[in-house]
Amino acid sequence: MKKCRGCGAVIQTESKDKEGYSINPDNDLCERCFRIKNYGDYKLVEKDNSSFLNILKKISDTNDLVVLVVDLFSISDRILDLTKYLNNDILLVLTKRDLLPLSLHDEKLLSYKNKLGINSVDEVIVSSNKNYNMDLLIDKINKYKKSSNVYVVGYTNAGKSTLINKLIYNYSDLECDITTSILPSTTLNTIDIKLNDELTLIDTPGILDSGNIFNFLNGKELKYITPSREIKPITYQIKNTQYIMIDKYAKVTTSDNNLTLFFANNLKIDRFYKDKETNLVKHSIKVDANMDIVISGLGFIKVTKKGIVDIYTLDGVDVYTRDSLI
Ligand SMILES: Nc1nc2c(ncn2[C@@H]2O[C@H](COP(=O)(O)OP(=O)(O)OP(=O)(O)O)[C@@H](O)[C@H]2O)c(=O)[nH]1
Ligand SMILES: [Mg+2]
Repeated sequence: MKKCRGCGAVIQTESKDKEGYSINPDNDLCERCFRIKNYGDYKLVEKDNSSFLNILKKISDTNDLVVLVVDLFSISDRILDLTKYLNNDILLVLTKRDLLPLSLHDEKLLSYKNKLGINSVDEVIVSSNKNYNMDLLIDKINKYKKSSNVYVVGYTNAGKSTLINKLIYNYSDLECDITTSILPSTTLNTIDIKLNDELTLIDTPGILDSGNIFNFLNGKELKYITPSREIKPITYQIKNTQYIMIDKYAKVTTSDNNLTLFFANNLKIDRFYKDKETNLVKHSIKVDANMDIVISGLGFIKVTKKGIVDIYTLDGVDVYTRDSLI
């Protein structure tokens, strides 16, 4: 049984539409990974959560260390829906630090962990893109691992495979890299990466995130809305009822509040004094002072005063609140 080196799917030559398809059983990459890597051409694979949950259950039967990768951009206590399946020691890795304001102190982000209620042995903030804190991370992995196997888990798109690729590049002579992409469900099965005799990192497919906007957009649109560098927040002081359009993806309306918007810099954000017709779906959100409203996968809004904020966004996209991150 040969597995694709890019996504972990078992290589098969029978069914072009199923995962792991390759024209040649001896190829190292399935056709899907080959096309992602060489042409940026992504093929969505229909997945359900049961195979991922089975993997989590198997991990839970070991006492190996789990590196839990959480995307700082969309962090919330929903991560507990995943950790409830695990009995293992958890090293919490908060990634994509490069997207949040540089002026923010890492200590503040680290202390956010207490609000989530995650029981971790330690935590570290990293950015794979900027190669930030990788030495600290590998030291902590070596410190807390219980055996040579260390599992890397998290929601889909959190940045698990990108992180492992960085560790391969920094700390081994291996000439391989795992397939990564902007779309969900890139990794399809476990992938063992033996960094050295003492440490094997095991990449896993991410748990699905059904309310995330990435389920409703194509690759081109997703590239457009996904931040690729430090977000420059925009603050509006709202006195009477006003409307803010976040490109064509969301509309926000409230009266008498201060809103700070954290979205990709290239999104077109405008304020209006009259309502605009859209096909977006309304969520009336009751907020306390200093909360964030998260539009799953798109961005978040820091709200300073208690009140009601109406958020309109694409049908199916989750809108939820959390204690303010920043
Ligand atoms: N800005 C930024 N983007 C990152 C970082 N790490 C990963 N990404 C991006 O996040 C997206 C998802 O990355 P992957 O590594 O494929 O995520 P994954 O967790 O392996 O996803 P699945 O395999 O679907 O579970 C890609 O577009 C990456 O470029 C980071 O440190 N900073
Ligand atoms: Mg992956």
